[in-house]
Order: sequence, then C-alpha cells, then structure tokens
Amino acid sequence: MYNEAKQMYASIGVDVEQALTVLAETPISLHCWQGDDVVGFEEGAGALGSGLAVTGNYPGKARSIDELRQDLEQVLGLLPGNHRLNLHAIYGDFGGQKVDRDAIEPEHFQSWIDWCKSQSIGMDFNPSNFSHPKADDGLTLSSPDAGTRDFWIEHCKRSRRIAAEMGKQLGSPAVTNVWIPDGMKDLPADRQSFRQRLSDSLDAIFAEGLDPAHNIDAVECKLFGIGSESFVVGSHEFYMGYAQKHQTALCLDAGHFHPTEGIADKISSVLMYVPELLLHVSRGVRWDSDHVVLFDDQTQAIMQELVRCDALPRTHIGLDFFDASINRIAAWTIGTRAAQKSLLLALLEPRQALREAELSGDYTTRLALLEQAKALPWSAVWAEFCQRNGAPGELELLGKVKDYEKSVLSKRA
Ligand code: RNT
Ligand code: ZN
Repeated sequence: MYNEAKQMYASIGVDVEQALTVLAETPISLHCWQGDDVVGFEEGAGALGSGLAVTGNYPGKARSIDELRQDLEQVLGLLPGNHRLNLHAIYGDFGGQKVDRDAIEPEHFQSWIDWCKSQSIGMDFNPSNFSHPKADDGLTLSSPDAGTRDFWIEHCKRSRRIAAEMGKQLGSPAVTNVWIPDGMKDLPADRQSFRQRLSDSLDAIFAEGLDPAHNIDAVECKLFGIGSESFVVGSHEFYMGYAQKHQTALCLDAGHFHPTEGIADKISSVLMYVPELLLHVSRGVRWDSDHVVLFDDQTQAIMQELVRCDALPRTHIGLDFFDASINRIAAWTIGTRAAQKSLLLALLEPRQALREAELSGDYTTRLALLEQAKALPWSAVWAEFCQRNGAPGELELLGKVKDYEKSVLSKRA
C-alpha cells in the first residue's frame, strides 16, 4: 500500500520520502501536565486554580515522579518520531522539601534532565504562575502589590536560568514559556495600569541575557479564562506587541481566542515580525480551551500554514490539553498523533501545483487539488511512518493502551 501511495503522490509532484524525513525531524513537545491533571510534585501541593480546571476522575493518574516518567516512557513508545518533554516548574524533584516558587534551582530539575538524556529527548520549561496562595486573587506579574510582583518575577527569572541549564546539558535550547492567569471576572476600571505593570515585570524578567543556544523566551496570550471573563491582562495584542518589540518568541494557544477564531491564519503575520513561534496545539470547546487535540480541520489548518509558510524551522510545536475523563495515556497519545498526522497531511500537499494555480488565478484548479488531496492514501504513508519508527499503527494503538492500563494504571489506588 505504501509503494502504491508513493507512486500516486509522485504523479502529482509530491516526494513522500522527503515528507517523511521532515515529519521525523519535527519534534512535538509533550506537556507533562496531561499525566497528572496539572498537580505537580510540590510538597503540600494545593488545588489547581487560577482559571485552570481539569474535569474527570478516570483512575490511574501518575502520583509520583517515577509514575509520571513510567507513563511518559509508555507514551513515547506509542509515538513515531523523536519528541521533547515540556515541564512545568511545579514538577520539580523537590525531595520532599517545601521549596517555594521563588527558591527553585537547577538542582531540583537535574533528575528530569538526566531522564531526558536517557531518553535522548530535549526539554522545554514553564514558570508556574498559578495554584499558589500568591496567585489566589488572580494577579501575579501585574499585581498592584509590589511584593507579589517581585515574588513572581523571581520565580520567572529562576525558571529561565533552569531552562538554560536544561538546554545546555541537553544540547538543544529549551523554550521557556511565560503564561500568567492575570485578569478579572468583572469589568476593570483601569486596564492600562495592569498592562504597564505586566510590561515592567516582563522587562525585569528578561533583563538577564542568556545564551539563545540554551534558552528561548516565549510569551503566551489568552482572550479569557474561568474567573477572568471580562479582562485578561496578557491579551493577544499585548503580547504580540511585546514579542515584536523585544524579539521574543510568541506562543499561540489554539484554545485562547474567540470560539470560532483559529490560529492558522495568524502564523504568516506573526512570523513577519517576531523571530520564532511557539504553538500550544489544543482544542477549544465552548468555554474550555484544553480538550484533547484531534485530526480535525483546525489542527490540519495550523500544520498546513506551518508547511506552506516554511515556518517549521522557526516554530516550536507544543501541546496543551488535559483530560481526566479518559485514559490519560490515550489522551496524550491520540492528541500527539493527531498533530503529527495533520503535519503529515500538510507535507503531502501538492504545494507546487497549488501555488501555480493560485498565481495564475486558476482558483478552480486550486480548489479541486485541495479536495483531491483529501482523498489520496495519506494513511498508508502514516502507517509506513509508524512502522519504520517502531510505533503501533492505528489499529494496534488502542490495544497497547489497554494493556498498559491493565498491567500498570489499574494497580494505582
Ligand atoms: C493556560 C495556558 C497555559 C497552561 C499550561 C498549564 O490557559 O494555556 O499554557 O495551560 O501552562
Ligand atoms: Zn497554553
């Protein structure tokens, strides 16, 4: 089937082997937080808060670093290609000690770095400006209280240094993504002063020059959240401007815009003015921004744009979803594979023919080619990719997930 598919694609000018090479070389950064419902390993960790909410109580979630690593190894084995780990600061290896956010050190993450080394994968990192008494009023870097701001500035500064250490040791830069929950449930009286304080706090955080070979800074916007329905300080316009002015990477989360607004169309514009892009591939459903990613129109459109704009070399693809109502290994794996399948489909487009049709004004041909592409045997190419990379094909995946559930997850109380 693969050989037939390859010939069929060759007849419309698509080099399938080339597509598979790009697919293999494009890592997806696996978000650690799908494995334990965004709880982390801080001593005395409290409830998830700051507008983040996980629903569901499917049994078998990881309760320790060892269990999370065991689950991640399982997930990595179910994915074709080489990926990365995206860690939040609350997932440090604190050895049973209470280490507050403004006291985290690279040593608390050394065992993760070692684990990633053993898996031959890179790492990305995130300060955790949520689920903490100093974030209970929904304000961190933009808080009117200087002590609160300083606390979170210190946390973010340390996070950057930790990320740089990860990047240095692993030989691949870590993307440090700053997302904060700051906002308001009801109408603010003075939006400007919150945004000014956020801008000043970010300046303080990014003041220390770090080697871009080790650390890449990104900032993530949001339109609204639970408890910040009327106002989010770090809006799209805010961070677009900030990232442009300071030449940081911009993070676009697919679930952070109006319900019918996709991020695909933004990519070509953003990359004209900011050096790099971080994606949080996610799926918004009504008020939730974090459903498991699917092989759907939105995800396909995002990947199409990355390929069509030659944006892959300047884009870091991460995931951001958390579902506790289904098997968490399945959620991770299905979501990541959906992103990869979407990328493959994009790589198999008859790009040259599409561009020629468009440039000559032949929109009939353009439309016909796009519809035709959907009917071509891309799934035979995907099956080949899985096989070559030692990952299960679509028909074997569920069985593998269930086996692991039976032998490992079901034994967790
Ligand atoms: C929240 C942001 C943020 C978080 C993670 C846990 O709306 O999307 O990226 O989901 O950092
Ligand atoms: Zn996100």
